[in-house]
Amino acid sequence: MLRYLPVRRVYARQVLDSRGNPTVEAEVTIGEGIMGINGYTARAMVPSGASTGRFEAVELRDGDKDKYLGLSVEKAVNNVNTKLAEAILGENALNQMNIDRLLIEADGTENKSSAGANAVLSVSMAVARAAAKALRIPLYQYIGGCHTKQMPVPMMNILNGGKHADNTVDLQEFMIMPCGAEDFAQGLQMCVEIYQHLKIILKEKNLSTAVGDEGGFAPDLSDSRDVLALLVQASEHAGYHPGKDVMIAIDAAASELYDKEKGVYYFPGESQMKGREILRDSAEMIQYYEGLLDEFPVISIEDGLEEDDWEGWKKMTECLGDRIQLVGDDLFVTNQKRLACGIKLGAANAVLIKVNQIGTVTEALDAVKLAQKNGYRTVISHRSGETEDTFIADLAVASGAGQIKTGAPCRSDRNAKYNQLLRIAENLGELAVYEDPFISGCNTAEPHL
Ligand code: 2PG
Ligand code: MG
Repeated sequence: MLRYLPVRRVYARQVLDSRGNPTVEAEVTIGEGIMGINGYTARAMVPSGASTGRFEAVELRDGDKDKYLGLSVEKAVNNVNTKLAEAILGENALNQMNIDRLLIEADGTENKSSAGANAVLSVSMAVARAAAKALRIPLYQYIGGCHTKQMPVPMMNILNGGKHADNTVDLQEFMIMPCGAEDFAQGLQMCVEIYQHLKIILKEKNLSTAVGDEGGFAPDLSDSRDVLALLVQASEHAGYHPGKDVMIAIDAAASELYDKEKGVYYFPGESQMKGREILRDSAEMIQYYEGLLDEFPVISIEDGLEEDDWEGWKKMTECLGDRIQLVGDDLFVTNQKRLACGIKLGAANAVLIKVNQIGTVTEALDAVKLAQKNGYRTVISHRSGETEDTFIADLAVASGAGQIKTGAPCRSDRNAKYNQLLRIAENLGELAVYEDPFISGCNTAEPHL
C-alpha cells in the first residue's frame, strides 16, 4: 500500500534571485502524526526569465512601482499561504501528480494567472523535495525511479548577448557542449578550462571580461562569426578539438529580435557596429544559420525564429533539421499543447524544458515524455534570473533529458547546479551514463577561422 504522508504546513516568503529581484520561496512540511513529530520540511525557490515567451504561464508580480520597481511578489506569496495551502493541506505528499492537479485546480486558469505560476511552482517543487527527504532517497531518484542513471551533457553558455548583457552581441547565448567527454565530471572540467581560456584570449585582445546575467563573458563584438571563432580558439587553446570533443550551441532568442510590424528580424548590435541597418527575414535567417553551420561546429540552435512563425519553423526544420538540433523554447514554452502542434507540423526537433514556463513538476515531466515519445531531444534549462535552488539538476537526471543548460561556471546560482550534478554523478558511481546526444546526425564541420 502507498505510504501516506500528509502535507502539514505550507508557507511562502519573498526572497531575492540572482538579479536582485524578488521571487517566491515555499517551505513545505509533510509527515505522519502530530505536526513536528516525524515531520520533513523542504524549501524550493522559483527562477525568473528576461527573454520570456509570450505563451509562458504567468509570473505574478505586484506591479507596485514603490516596491522593488514593481517586481515584488507579495500577492504570489499570499496565494501560497492561503488558497494553495488550503488546496493541499492533509493531502498525500507522496502523490505528486495529485498534488499538482490540486494546485492547478486551485489556480483555476489555463495559464496560472490567478495564483501565479511562481506561486504554484514553488509549492510543487517543495512538496517533491520534502517527499524525497521523507523517503530518504535523493530527489533525482524519487522523481526518476530506480532506473535513473543518465547524466546530462552541459550546454554551457560562456558568451552572453541579447537581453542578458549590455553589449553588441545580438544572439543571446553562445554555448559549448563537451560531447566527447568520458563522463559528466570530465565534461564539466573541459567546459571550465575552455571558459578560462576564453577569458585569457579576451584579455589579450583588450576585450571586456565582464559577465552577463548567466555568467558568460559579454564583450562588444560585431558579428556572430567573431564570437564563434573565439569559442573555437578557446577550445583549441584548452587542448580540445572543436567539432569532435566539443560542439557549439546557440540560443538566438529570435523573438527578441523580431519586429512584428515589419515582419523582419532586426540586429541592433550588428547594425551599430557596421553603421548600417541589418535586417533579416525568416528565409534569410535560415540562410544565415546555414552559413554558420558550414563554417563552425554548431550542433544546436535554439529559438532560431520567433515564437509564432510556425511556417518558418517548419521550413527551418526541413532545411537544417537533419544536420543539427533545433530547440523550441519560446516556441513551445514547456507546454504540451504547443509541443504537440510542433510535432504534428514538423517544427523543431527538440524542446527546452523550463519548470516555471508551465508551473508544476508534473507538467514539466509530461512535456519531456511527450518529446521523448516522438523522437524530440530534451534540454532541461535554468532561467537568466536564478537562485541557489538546484532542483533542475535533479530533474535533468530524473527525466533522462540528456542535456542541461545552466549557464557559465561563474556565479554561485549557476555553479550550484553543476555542483549538485557532481554529487549526483558521484552517487551513481559506475552506473552513471554519459552520452553524446548527437551520436546520430552530427554537424562535423571543421572550424573555419
Ligand atoms: C532562454 C533563457 C535561459 P530567459 O532564453 O533560454 O537561458 O533565458 O530565462 O531570460 O528566458
Ligand atoms: Mg532560450
